[in-house]
Amino acid sequence: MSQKPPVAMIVAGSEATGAAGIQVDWKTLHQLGVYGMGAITCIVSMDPKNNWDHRFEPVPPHIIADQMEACINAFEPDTVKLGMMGTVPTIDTVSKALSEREWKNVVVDPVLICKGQFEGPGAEVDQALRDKLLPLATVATPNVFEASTLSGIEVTDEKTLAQAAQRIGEMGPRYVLAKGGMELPGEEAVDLLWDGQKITRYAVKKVGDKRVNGAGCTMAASITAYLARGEDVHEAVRRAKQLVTAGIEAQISSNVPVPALWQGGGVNRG
Ligand code: PXL
Repeated sequence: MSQKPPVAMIVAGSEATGAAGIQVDWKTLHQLGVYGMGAITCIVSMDPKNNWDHRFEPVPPHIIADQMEACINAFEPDTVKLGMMGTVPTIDTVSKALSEREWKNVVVDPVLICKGQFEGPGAEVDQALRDKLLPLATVATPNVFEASTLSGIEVTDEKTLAQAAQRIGEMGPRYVLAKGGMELPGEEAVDLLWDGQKITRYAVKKVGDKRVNGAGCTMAASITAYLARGEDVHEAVRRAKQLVTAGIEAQISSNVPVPALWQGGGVNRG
């Protein structure tokens, strides 16, 4: 028998086309040699009849709790990644289930909206995320929109991105990776990692000038995989960014207007 792989649990939404959400998380874990499992919090189905608008259905809280119970008792994971929650009862349920045991690595991707037209859930959900999930986080991974919303600082450049990361750090996460991505001006896609004391800058040259779907999910899931494999947070971020960059270079198009990142695109299997 081969050696047992590390395991990680995902708690996130399903996006049926596989360009975002838990599908991306599982594909990314698998790509990096980590056994994936998890609980679906909500179901997003894009609507081809209506501009690929995002139809959103929450999963009832007791079913989320049941799924988490199954995973936790089956594999006793010490690494978990949270993606889209969508409602306050979902956040309450997930926070309670996580608080019942010790975790080594908790990656919180504070997904507030999809890149489609789903407007996002509103201020109560933002607040529940701040109060109940960010304090549990080893690493939180907001993008520009999420960093602005959660911190109250309008992020327009690296300076304000760094300020937002620090402000979010005060809400409890041990590390905050604030992702500039395509949203900030300049030649580089810049992510800033705040560790409570200093900012470390991770930058690569932007790949093209168009967005792809799945970069945020893939980044957080890659970090999760590397943490599950025993890397420290800085190394996990550095390697995750390589996988995301390779995945953007290998993007695949479909009839959805925004192309999808391809997790299998890189050479970064090791
Ligand atoms: O990319 C953010 C995201 C996360 N999770 C789900 C999504 C999306 C965006 O579409 O649908 C389930």
